[in-house]
Amino acid sequence: MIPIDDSPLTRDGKVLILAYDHGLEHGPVDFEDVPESANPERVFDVATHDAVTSLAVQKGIAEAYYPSYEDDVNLLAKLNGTSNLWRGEPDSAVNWSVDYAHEVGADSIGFTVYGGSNNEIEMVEEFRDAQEKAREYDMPAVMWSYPRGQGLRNAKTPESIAYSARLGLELGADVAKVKYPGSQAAMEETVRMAGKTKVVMSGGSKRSDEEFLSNVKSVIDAGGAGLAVGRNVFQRENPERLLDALEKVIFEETSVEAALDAAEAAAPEAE
Ligand code: FBP
Repeated sequence: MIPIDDSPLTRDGKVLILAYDHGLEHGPVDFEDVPESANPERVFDVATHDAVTSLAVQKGIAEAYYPSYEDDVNLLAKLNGTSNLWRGEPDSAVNWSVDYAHEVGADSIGFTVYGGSNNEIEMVEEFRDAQEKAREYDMPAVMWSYPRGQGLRNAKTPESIAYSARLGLELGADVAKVKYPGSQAAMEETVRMAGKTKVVMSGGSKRSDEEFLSNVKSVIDAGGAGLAVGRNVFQRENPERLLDALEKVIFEETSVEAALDAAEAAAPEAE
């Protein structure tokens, strides 16, 4: 890993990536609750919030929409990804090169590695090429590190998640994006295993404001760097309100209650 605290991916050493590759990874089902969220412009607008350090998108979305937002949004190029139509062993097609992502304006790259998949060897070799090319442009590399595969049992245990964070360090990721391991103590161990690689929590499916912010708070208290979140932001009618609260918890290290009070004062929730 390289020092990334001066890069656009971080603010005061912390990270809040807004992830918006769900149209590829999950399909239109993720946009059903809030139909406007299918429109990338809506999510690019949300990504102009001060709390968001980068927006992670696939190539087609970046090409089509980033030119209108390049002054206001930092771009993370999610280089690989697979649709939910794929029924084979976990794998992820490399959809654009680091050179092209840099040309489009990306400040950092993102790459999924499914440790434990029968395709792990190829994915790790593809990550190697992307990570080394990213170094030439000083672009931080974020690993979506998910233990997942046919031969892998208990992929969601704290031990598997700590191992996935360690893969990030061993393979040269600057940030490892991992699932929440279930408790602050387990997150502390995950962060310890990642060494100098920053650890961010993957958002997961939509939860209440209190539950979600409490998970994020325990990541910060465990020494984690922040969050890479999609559905818990864009599946809300008022994503800016949650981002106001996340800004408090992540960058000001306030309590969940104080963050919710501040968000409510700034944008009262409709009765
Ligand atoms: P969420 O916050 O919505 O979970 O998004 C994070 C993310 O990593 C996305 O970048 C990606 O589309 C999705 O989760 C993949 O999650 P999974 O492979 O577990 O379905």
